[in-house]
Amino acid sequence: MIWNKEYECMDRDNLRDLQLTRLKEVVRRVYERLPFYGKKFSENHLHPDALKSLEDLKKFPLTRKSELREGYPFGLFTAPLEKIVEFHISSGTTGKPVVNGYTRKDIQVWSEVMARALACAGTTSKDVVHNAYGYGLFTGGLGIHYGAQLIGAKTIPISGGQTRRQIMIMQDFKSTVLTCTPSYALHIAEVAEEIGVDPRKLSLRVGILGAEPWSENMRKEIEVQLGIDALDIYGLTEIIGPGVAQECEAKEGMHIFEDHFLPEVIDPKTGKVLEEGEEGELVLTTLTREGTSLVRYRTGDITRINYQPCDCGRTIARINKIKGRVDDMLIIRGVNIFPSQIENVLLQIEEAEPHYQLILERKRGLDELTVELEVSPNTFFDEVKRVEKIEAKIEKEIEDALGLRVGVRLVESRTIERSMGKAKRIIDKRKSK
Ligand code: DLL
Repeated sequence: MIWNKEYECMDRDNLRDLQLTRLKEVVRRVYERLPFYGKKFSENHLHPDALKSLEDLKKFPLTRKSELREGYPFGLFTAPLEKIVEFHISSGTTGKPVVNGYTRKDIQVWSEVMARALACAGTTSKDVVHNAYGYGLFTGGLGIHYGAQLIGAKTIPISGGQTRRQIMIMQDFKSTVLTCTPSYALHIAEVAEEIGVDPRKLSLRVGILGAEPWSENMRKEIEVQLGIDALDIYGLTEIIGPGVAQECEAKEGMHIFEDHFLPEVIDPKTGKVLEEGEEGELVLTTLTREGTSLVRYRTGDITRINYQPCDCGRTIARINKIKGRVDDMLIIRGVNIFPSQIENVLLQIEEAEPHYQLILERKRGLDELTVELEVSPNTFFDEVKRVEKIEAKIEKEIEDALGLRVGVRLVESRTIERSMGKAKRIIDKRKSK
């Protein structure tokens, strides 16, 4: 289902005209209202008038998260404070959090892009949307909520946690659309089995899962365990929250709502803009935000862009599944690797369960990676030889697939902490030494 054909299936030349008109306004707005942009533009001898085509955007400086932190709490708004009606604040582990302020019109835009995202996954007013993303300062809960309300779907604002109760409600209310992180979706399946409910027999049809990287094999695992189609949704607090991009039923990349968010992919080292199809860091410019407008914001997320029209009829660009964050790339003895690539290999292995953590340690001056992985409950840990054999087999599979030697340690079922939101995949013990 296409929520807004006019914009999602727009002729690309017309779309580019619209983007340029909006872009000119945004560049002027940040230049006039945010001193740090004014300073950055001047340092690069740029004025908003220098932007005459979409290509000219390349000349403008990139924006980093650290610059946004400096504006805490109200310094980044591009609309007067009295027009702001909602705040979302990203947690961030280092430094001050980043604040996003929304005007009433921003909330309308957010509802619109989220309605498009939900419709992209086939959601209609007949659906019961079981929204297990966290409500609060995190954008997941309210973002889905606004979109589901606009569609007129029946929304269950359950938020994360109390998993048994969630399952009871899913049974009683016949929830059809599950919205939560992929790791929480798996946990729901696991708890359902534990309490004797077959998760495949629930009324769920589709999952709209995101907020963390997840591999293709994780998708298959979730689809089999819950008996649903598992679709990817992408977004970030700084730009709007969820609803920047959404996968359709073709499962070949996430459609980015380009009339609101202008994407570029850059080489994270040099900042150079890459060609269609080349892998790099996603950079986004908001085209319609009033409260917090951003020009060329470095998301830190690694992906590729594809401008080819999709079988679903949408003409807007697609971004590939996010491989990981630039900061989460591990460099182990010269091999660059993202956790999602290891996940993809692990989940092909019969004995492996989809619950793992990557432990990074420094031993004798060298970085070492150990994969801690749960195995199916019927693996007997008293058979040391057998456990060692499985560990060696998995180590070999990872080495063959990724050219990386890691240690594998099997752990018993339910040893690795379950997450209601974003899973913690990397435990970095190097910094504490
Ligand atoms: O995670 C917004 C969101 C909520 C997206 C619900 C999807 C669903 P933040 O907490 O600000 O916002 O985190 C944003 O999460 O830069 C990515 O690194 C990561 N991320 C978000 N969606 C995906 C995804 C929300 N589909 C950061 N795949 C982003 C991989 C994702 N990573």
